[in-house]
Amino acid sequence: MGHTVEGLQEMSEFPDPFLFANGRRVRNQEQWQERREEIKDILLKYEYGRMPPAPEDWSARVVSSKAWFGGQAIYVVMTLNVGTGNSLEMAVRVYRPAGEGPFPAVLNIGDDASKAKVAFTRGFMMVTCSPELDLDPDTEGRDVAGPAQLAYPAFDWGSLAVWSWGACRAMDYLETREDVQTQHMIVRGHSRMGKAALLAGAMDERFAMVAPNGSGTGGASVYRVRNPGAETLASISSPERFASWFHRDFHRFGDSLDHLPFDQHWLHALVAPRLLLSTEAKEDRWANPLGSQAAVEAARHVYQFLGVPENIGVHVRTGGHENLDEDWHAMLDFADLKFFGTITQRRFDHKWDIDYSPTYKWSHPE
Ligand code: GTR
Repeated sequence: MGHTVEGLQEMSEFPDPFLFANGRRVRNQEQWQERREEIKDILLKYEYGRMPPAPEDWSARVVSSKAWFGGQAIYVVMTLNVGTGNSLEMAVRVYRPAGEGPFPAVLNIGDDASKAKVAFTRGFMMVTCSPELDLDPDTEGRDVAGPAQLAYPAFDWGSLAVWSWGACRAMDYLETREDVQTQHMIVRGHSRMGKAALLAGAMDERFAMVAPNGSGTGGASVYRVRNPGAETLASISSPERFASWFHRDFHRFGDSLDHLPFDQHWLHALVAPRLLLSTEAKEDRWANPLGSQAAVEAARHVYQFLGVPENIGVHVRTGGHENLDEDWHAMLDFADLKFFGTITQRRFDHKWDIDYSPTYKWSHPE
Protein backbone atom coordinates (compact mmCIF):
# COMPACT_ATOMS: atom_id res chain seq x y z
CA MET A 1 0.00 0.00 0.00
CA GLY A 2 1.40 3.41 -0.98
CA HIS A 3 0.12 6.99 -1.06
CA THR A 4 -0.47 9.37 -3.97
CA VAL A 5 0.07 13.09 -4.00
CA GLU A 6 -3.58 13.45 -3.15
CA GLY A 7 -3.05 11.48 0.03
CA LEU A 8 -5.46 8.75 -0.97
CA GLN A 9 -4.43 5.26 -0.07
CA GLU A 10 -3.85 2.76 -2.84
CA MET A 11 -6.17 -0.25 -2.62
CA SER A 12 -6.63 -2.82 -5.32
CA GLU A 13 -9.06 -4.71 -3.07
CA PHE A 14 -12.58 -3.63 -2.20
CA PRO A 15 -12.46 -0.97 0.53
CA ASP A 16 -13.92 -2.12 3.85
CA PRO A 17 -17.33 -0.51 4.44
CA PHE A 18 -17.00 -1.06 8.21
CA LEU A 19 -13.73 0.86 8.57
CA PHE A 20 -14.10 4.49 9.66
CA ALA A 21 -11.76 7.02 8.04
CA ASN A 22 -9.98 7.35 11.41
CA GLY A 23 -9.06 3.64 11.45
CA ARG A 24 -11.73 2.53 13.93
CA ARG A 25 -13.96 -0.34 12.86
CA VAL A 26 -17.72 -0.54 13.31
CA ARG A 27 -18.65 -2.86 16.17
CA ASN A 28 -22.34 -2.29 16.72
CA GLN A 29 -25.42 -1.06 14.89
CA GLU A 30 -25.24 2.39 16.39
CA GLN A 31 -21.72 2.82 15.02
CA TRP A 32 -22.95 1.58 11.64
CA GLN A 33 -25.39 4.51 11.54
CA GLU A 34 -22.48 6.85 12.14
CA ARG A 35 -20.38 5.13 9.50
CA ARG A 36 -23.32 5.29 7.09
CA GLU A 37 -23.18 9.09 7.26
CA GLU A 38 -19.45 8.99 6.58
CA ILE A 39 -19.95 6.73 3.56
CA LYS A 40 -22.60 9.09 2.17
CA ASP A 41 -20.20 12.01 2.48
CA ILE A 42 -17.39 10.13 0.75
CA LEU A 43 -19.55 9.00 -2.18
CA LEU A 44 -20.94 12.48 -2.74
CA LYS A 45 -17.61 14.20 -2.27
CA TYR A 46 -15.77 12.11 -4.86
CA GLU A 47 -18.30 10.51 -7.15
CA TYR A 48 -21.64 12.27 -7.50
CA GLY A 49 -21.25 15.75 -5.98
CA ARG A 50 -23.18 17.19 -3.06
CA MET A 51 -26.89 17.86 -3.27
CA PRO A 52 -29.10 20.37 -1.47
CA PRO A 53 -31.30 19.31 1.44
CA ALA A 54 -35.01 18.72 0.89
CA PRO A 55 -36.70 22.06 0.21
CA GLU A 56 -39.15 23.14 2.92
CA ASP A 57 -41.79 24.06 0.43
CA TRP A 58 -43.26 22.50 -2.69
CA SER A 59 -46.54 22.42 -4.55
CA ALA A 60 -48.26 19.97 -6.86
CA ARG A 61 -51.02 20.55 -9.36
CA VAL A 62 -52.99 18.35 -11.73
CA VAL A 63 -52.51 19.13 -15.41
CA SER A 64 -54.81 16.46 -16.78
CA SER A 65 -56.58 13.32 -15.66
CA LYS A 66 -58.24 10.57 -17.65
CA ALA A 67 -59.61 7.06 -17.36
CA TRP A 68 -57.17 4.43 -18.50
CA PHE A 69 -57.09 0.64 -18.92
CA GLY A 70 -60.78 0.42 -19.84
CA GLY A 71 -61.75 2.46 -16.81
CA GLN A 72 -59.99 0.17 -14.35
CA ALA A 73 -57.25 2.72 -13.84
CA ILE A 74 -56.63 6.45 -13.87
CA TYR A 75 -53.78 8.34 -15.52
CA VAL A 76 -52.96 11.74 -14.04
CA VAL A 77 -50.33 14.18 -15.32
CA MET A 78 -49.06 16.57 -12.66
CA THR A 79 -46.56 19.35 -12.28
CA LEU A 80 -44.48 19.47 -9.13
CA ASN A 81 -42.87 22.79 -8.16
CA VAL A 82 -39.87 22.61 -5.86
CA GLY A 83 -36.68 24.41 -4.96
CA THR A 84 -35.91 28.01 -4.13
CA GLY A 85 -39.16 29.94 -4.51
CA ASN A 86 -40.72 26.79 -6.02
CA SER A 87 -39.13 27.87 -9.28
CA LEU A 88 -38.20 24.36 -10.45
CA GLU A 89 -40.84 22.41 -12.31
CA MET A 90 -40.89 18.66 -12.76
CA ALA A 91 -43.47 16.49 -14.48
CA VAL A 92 -44.90 13.65 -12.36
CA ARG A 93 -47.22 11.07 -13.90
CA VAL A 94 -49.44 8.85 -11.80
CA TYR A 95 -50.84 5.58 -13.20
CA ARG A 96 -53.11 4.15 -10.53
CA PRO A 97 -55.74 1.43 -10.20
CA ALA A 98 -59.21 2.94 -9.98
CA GLY A 99 -59.94 1.60 -6.46
CA GLU A 100 -59.32 3.54 -3.28
CA GLY A 101 -56.08 1.94 -2.29
CA PRO A 102 -53.72 2.53 -0.67
CA PHE A 103 -51.48 0.72 -3.17
CA PRO A 104 -47.84 -0.28 -3.05
CA ALA A 105 -46.08 1.90 -5.61
CA VAL A 106 -43.13 2.01 -7.97
CA LEU A 107 -41.52 5.39 -8.56
CA ASN A 108 -39.74 5.13 -11.90
CA ILE A 109 -37.19 7.78 -12.83
CA GLY A 110 -38.05 8.67 -16.42
CA ASP A 111 -41.52 8.20 -17.86
CA ASP A 112 -42.35 4.83 -19.43
CA ALA A 113 -46.08 4.29 -19.90
CA SER A 114 -45.53 0.77 -21.29
CA LYS A 115 -44.64 -0.48 -17.81
CA ALA A 116 -47.71 0.94 -16.11
CA LYS A 117 -49.68 -2.04 -17.35
CA VAL A 118 -47.30 -4.51 -15.70
CA ALA A 119 -47.52 -2.60 -12.44
CA PHE A 120 -51.31 -2.42 -12.72
CA THR A 121 -51.78 -6.14 -13.37
CA ARG A 122 -49.71 -6.80 -10.25
CA GLY A 123 -51.74 -4.45 -8.05
CA PHE A 124 -49.07 -1.76 -7.94
CA MET A 125 -49.42 1.88 -8.74
CA MET A 126 -46.75 3.37 -10.99
CA VAL A 127 -45.54 6.93 -10.69
CA THR A 128 -42.91 8.46 -12.92
CA CYS A 129 -40.91 11.64 -12.63
CA SER A 130 -38.78 13.34 -15.25
CA PRO A 131 -35.78 15.05 -13.65
CA GLU A 132 -33.66 14.12 -16.68
CA LEU A 133 -35.85 16.43 -18.78
CA ASP A 134 -36.88 19.10 -16.32
CA LEU A 135 -34.19 19.50 -13.62
CA ASP A 136 -31.00 18.76 -15.55
CA PRO A 137 -31.53 17.79 -19.19
CA ASP A 138 -29.39 14.83 -20.17
CA THR A 139 -26.98 16.52 -22.56
CA GLU A 140 -24.47 13.66 -22.52
CA GLY A 141 -21.04 14.93 -23.56
CA ARG A 142 -22.08 18.59 -23.89
CA ASP A 143 -22.44 19.66 -20.33
CA VAL A 144 -24.99 22.33 -19.63
CA ALA A 145 -25.88 23.41 -16.11
CA GLY A 146 -29.53 22.45 -15.76
CA PRO A 147 -32.24 24.48 -14.00
CA ALA A 148 -31.58 22.66 -10.70
CA GLN A 149 -27.86 23.39 -10.79
CA LEU A 150 -28.55 27.03 -11.65
CA ALA A 151 -31.03 27.28 -8.77
CA TYR A 152 -28.46 25.89 -6.29
CA PRO A 153 -25.06 27.26 -7.36
CA ALA A 154 -23.43 26.36 -4.05
CA PHE A 155 -23.66 22.61 -4.77
CA ASP A 156 -21.28 20.65 -6.97
CA TRP A 157 -23.78 17.96 -8.03
CA GLY A 158 -23.56 16.21 -11.37
CA SER A 159 -26.55 14.97 -13.36
CA LEU A 160 -26.97 11.65 -11.53
CA ALA A 161 -27.23 13.49 -8.22
CA VAL A 162 -29.78 15.93 -9.68
CA TRP A 163 -31.87 13.10 -11.08
CA SER A 164 -31.82 11.23 -7.79
CA TRP A 165 -32.70 14.42 -5.90
CA GLY A 166 -35.65 14.84 -8.26
CA ALA A 167 -36.91 11.36 -7.33
CA CYS A 168 -36.68 12.31 -3.65
CA ARG A 169 -38.75 15.43 -4.36
CA ALA A 170 -41.38 13.24 -6.01
CA MET A 171 -41.31 11.17 -2.81
CA ASP A 172 -41.94 14.34 -0.73
CA TYR A 173 -45.17 14.63 -2.65
CA LEU A 174 -46.07 10.91 -2.75
CA GLU A 175 -45.76 10.69 1.03
CA THR A 176 -48.75 12.99 1.30
CA ARG A 177 -51.03 10.94 -0.98
CA GLU A 178 -53.52 8.77 0.83
CA ASP A 179 -53.67 6.21 -2.00
CA VAL A 180 -49.96 5.32 -1.62
CA GLN A 181 -48.66 2.71 0.83
CA THR A 182 -45.66 4.80 1.78
CA GLN A 183 -44.10 1.85 3.61
CA HIS A 184 -44.10 -0.08 0.30
CA MET A 185 -42.44 2.37 -2.08
CA ILE A 186 -39.95 1.14 -4.67
CA VAL A 187 -37.60 3.49 -6.49
CA ARG A 188 -36.55 2.20 -9.88
CA GLY A 189 -34.83 3.20 -13.10
CA HIS A 190 -33.16 1.69 -16.14
CA SER A 191 -29.53 2.18 -17.18
CA ARG A 192 -28.48 5.79 -16.45
CA MET A 193 -31.75 6.26 -14.55
CA GLY A 194 -30.95 3.00 -12.75
CA LYS A 195 -27.77 4.66 -11.48
CA ALA A 196 -29.87 7.61 -10.28
CA ALA A 197 -32.45 5.28 -8.69
CA LEU A 198 -29.79 3.43 -6.71
CA LEU A 199 -28.32 6.73 -5.55
CA ALA A 200 -31.76 8.02 -4.52
CA GLY A 201 -32.54 4.82 -2.62
CA ALA A 202 -29.13 4.82 -0.95
CA MET A 203 -29.49 8.39 0.30
CA ASP A 204 -33.18 8.44 1.15
CA GLU A 205 -34.44 5.89 3.67
CA ARG A 206 -38.09 6.53 2.80
CA PHE A 207 -37.75 4.10 -0.11
CA ALA A 208 -38.51 0.62 1.21
CA MET A 209 -37.03 -1.03 -1.88
CA VAL A 210 -34.47 0.01 -4.47
CA ALA A 211 -34.42 -1.60 -7.92
CA PRO A 212 -31.83 -0.49 -10.45
CA ASN A 213 -32.11 -2.21 -13.85
CA GLY A 214 -29.00 -2.65 -16.02
CA SER A 215 -27.46 0.28 -14.13
CA GLY A 216 -23.87 -0.88 -14.54
CA THR A 217 -20.89 1.43 -14.19
CA GLY A 218 -21.59 4.30 -11.79
CA GLY A 219 -24.60 2.26 -10.61
CA ALA A 220 -24.87 -1.26 -9.23
CA SER A 221 -21.54 -2.63 -10.47
CA VAL A 222 -18.20 -2.17 -8.81
CA TYR A 223 -15.43 -0.42 -10.74
CA ARG A 224 -12.75 -2.86 -9.60
CA VAL A 225 -14.29 -6.04 -11.06
CA ARG A 226 -15.37 -6.17 -14.68
CA ASN A 227 -16.50 -8.88 -17.05
CA PRO A 228 -14.94 -8.68 -20.52
CA GLY A 229 -16.42 -5.79 -22.51
CA ALA A 230 -17.60 -3.81 -19.48
CA GLU A 231 -17.58 -0.01 -19.33
CA THR A 232 -14.71 1.40 -17.26
CA LEU A 233 -14.55 4.37 -14.90
CA ALA A 234 -12.18 6.09 -17.36
CA SER A 235 -14.62 5.68 -20.21
CA ILE A 236 -17.83 6.72 -18.49
CA SER A 237 -16.27 9.74 -16.79
CA SER A 238 -14.40 11.08 -19.81
CA PRO A 239 -15.32 14.65 -20.86
CA GLU A 240 -16.41 13.53 -24.31
CA ARG A 241 -18.80 11.00 -22.79
CA PHE A 242 -20.49 11.36 -19.41
CA ALA A 243 -18.21 13.44 -17.17
CA SER A 244 -21.19 15.69 -16.45
CA TRP A 245 -23.13 12.87 -14.80
CA PHE A 246 -20.59 12.84 -11.97
CA HIS A 247 -18.66 15.20 -9.71
CA ARG A 248 -16.53 17.33 -11.99
CA ASP A 249 -13.25 15.80 -10.71
CA PHE A 250 -14.33 12.17 -10.71
CA HIS A 251 -12.60 11.41 -14.02
CA ARG A 252 -9.21 11.74 -12.28
CA PHE A 253 -9.74 8.21 -10.94
CA GLY A 254 -9.89 6.94 -14.53
CA ASP A 255 -6.19 6.21 -14.64
CA SER A 256 -5.76 5.56 -10.93
CA LEU A 257 -8.62 3.27 -10.00
CA ASP A 258 -6.66 1.85 -7.07
CA HIS A 259 -6.88 5.24 -5.37
CA LEU A 260 -10.66 5.29 -5.42
CA PRO A 261 -11.40 5.33 -1.67
CA PHE A 262 -14.62 3.30 -2.07
CA ASP A 263 -16.36 1.08 -4.57
CA GLN A 264 -20.00 0.66 -5.45
CA HIS A 265 -20.67 -1.99 -2.80
CA TRP A 266 -20.69 0.98 -0.42
CA LEU A 267 -23.64 2.43 -2.30
CA HIS A 268 -25.51 -0.88 -1.94
CA ALA A 269 -24.56 -0.98 1.74
CA LEU A 270 -26.31 2.34 2.35
CA VAL A 271 -29.60 0.72 1.36
CA ALA A 272 -29.29 -1.94 4.10
CA PRO A 273 -31.35 -3.21 5.83
CA ARG A 274 -33.97 -2.15 3.25
CA LEU A 275 -34.69 -4.22 0.12
CA LEU A 276 -32.33 -4.01 -2.83
CA LEU A 277 -32.69 -5.96 -6.06
CA SER A 278 -30.49 -5.34 -9.09
CA THR A 279 -32.01 -6.71 -12.27
CA GLU A 280 -29.40 -7.60 -14.86
CA ALA A 281 -29.00 -9.38 -18.21
CA LYS A 282 -26.46 -12.01 -19.25
CA GLU A 283 -25.46 -10.39 -22.52
CA ASP A 284 -25.44 -6.83 -21.20
CA ARG A 285 -21.68 -6.90 -20.98
CA TRP A 286 -21.22 -3.12 -21.17
CA ALA A 287 -23.27 -2.82 -17.94
CA ASN A 288 -20.94 -5.23 -16.18
CA PRO A 289 -23.31 -7.76 -14.60
CA LEU A 290 -20.33 -9.56 -13.04
CA GLY A 291 -19.44 -6.32 -11.26
CA SER A 292 -23.00 -6.10 -9.91
CA GLN A 293 -22.77 -9.59 -8.51
CA ALA A 294 -19.44 -8.71 -6.88
CA ALA A 295 -21.01 -5.58 -5.37
CA VAL A 296 -23.99 -7.50 -4.04
CA GLU A 297 -21.78 -10.18 -2.51
CA ALA A 298 -19.58 -7.61 -0.79
CA ALA A 299 -22.52 -5.51 0.41
CA ARG A 300 -24.21 -8.62 1.76
CA HIS A 301 -21.75 -8.45 4.67
CA VAL A 302 -23.52 -5.29 5.78
CA TYR A 303 -26.93 -6.91 5.33
CA GLN A 304 -25.67 -9.90 7.30
CA PHE A 305 -24.39 -7.59 10.03
CA LEU A 306 -27.88 -6.06 10.23
CA GLY A 307 -29.46 -9.53 10.35
CA VAL A 308 -31.14 -9.56 6.90
CA PRO A 309 -28.77 -11.17 4.36
CA GLU A 310 -31.71 -12.10 2.12
CA ASN A 311 -32.85 -8.51 1.67
CA ILE A 312 -30.29 -7.94 -1.08
CA GLY A 313 -30.35 -9.87 -4.33
CA VAL A 314 -29.63 -9.92 -8.01
CA HIS A 315 -31.79 -11.24 -10.82
CA VAL A 316 -30.19 -12.14 -14.13
CA ARG A 317 -32.19 -12.91 -17.27
CA THR A 318 -31.02 -13.87 -20.74
CA GLY A 319 -30.69 -11.11 -23.32
CA GLY A 320 -29.15 -7.67 -23.42
CA HIS A 321 -29.44 -4.05 -22.35
CA GLU A 322 -33.16 -3.51 -22.21
CA ASN A 323 -35.90 -2.60 -19.83
CA LEU A 324 -38.25 -5.55 -20.25
CA ASP A 325 -41.54 -6.54 -18.70
CA GLU A 326 -39.63 -9.54 -17.33
CA ASP A 327 -37.37 -7.21 -15.35
CA TRP A 328 -40.48 -5.61 -13.87
CA HIS A 329 -41.97 -9.00 -13.00
CA ALA A 330 -38.73 -10.02 -11.30
CA MET A 331 -38.73 -6.80 -9.29
CA LEU A 332 -42.38 -7.18 -8.32
CA ASP A 333 -41.90 -10.87 -7.42
CA PHE A 334 -39.15 -9.80 -5.01
CA ALA A 335 -41.37 -6.99 -3.67
CA ASP A 336 -44.37 -9.31 -3.25
CA LEU A 337 -42.20 -11.88 -1.49
CA LYS A 338 -40.63 -9.41 0.90
CA PHE A 339 -43.56 -7.04 1.45
CA PHE A 340 -46.40 -9.56 1.49
CA GLY A 341 -44.86 -13.03 1.85
CA THR A 342 -46.00 -14.18 -1.61
CA ILE A 343 -44.00 -17.27 -2.56
CA THR A 344 -42.21 -17.20 -5.93
CA GLN A 345 -40.17 -19.74 -7.88
CA ARG A 346 -37.86 -16.99 -9.08
CA ARG A 347 -34.28 -16.93 -7.79
CA PHE A 348 -32.53 -13.79 -6.64
CA ASP A 349 -29.12 -15.33 -6.02
CA HIS A 350 -27.62 -15.62 -9.49
CA LYS A 351 -23.91 -16.44 -9.54
CA TRP A 352 -21.60 -16.24 -12.51
CA ASP A 353 -19.30 -19.13 -12.96
CA ILE A 354 -16.30 -16.81 -13.03
CA ASP A 355 -13.73 -16.31 -10.33
CA TYR A 356 -13.04 -12.65 -9.90
CA SER A 357 -10.33 -10.65 -8.29
CA PRO A 358 -9.65 -8.41 -6.50
CA THR A 359 -11.20 -9.83 -3.43
CA TYR A 360 -11.07 -8.62 0.15
CA LYS A 361 -10.10 -9.98 3.50
CA TRP A 362 -12.58 -8.13 5.67
CA SER A 363 -15.85 -9.54 6.83
CA HIS A 364 -18.74 -8.24 8.93
CA PRO A 365 -18.06 -7.65 12.62
CA GLU A 366 -19.47 -10.37 14.88
C1 GTR B 1 -24.43 4.17 -22.14
C2 GTR B 1 -23.58 4.38 -20.91
C3 GTR B 1 -24.08 3.48 -19.84
C4 GTR B 1 -25.57 3.59 -19.67
C5 GTR B 1 -26.31 3.73 -20.98
C6 GTR B 1 -27.76 4.16 -20.88
O1 GTR B 1 -23.97 4.74 -23.25
O2 GTR B 1 -22.25 4.12 -21.23
O3 GTR B 1 -23.38 3.69 -18.65
O4 GTR B 1 -25.88 4.63 -18.82
O5 GTR B 1 -25.70 4.62 -21.82
O6 GTR B 1 -28.13 4.95 -20.02
O7 GTR B 1 -28.52 3.70 -21.70
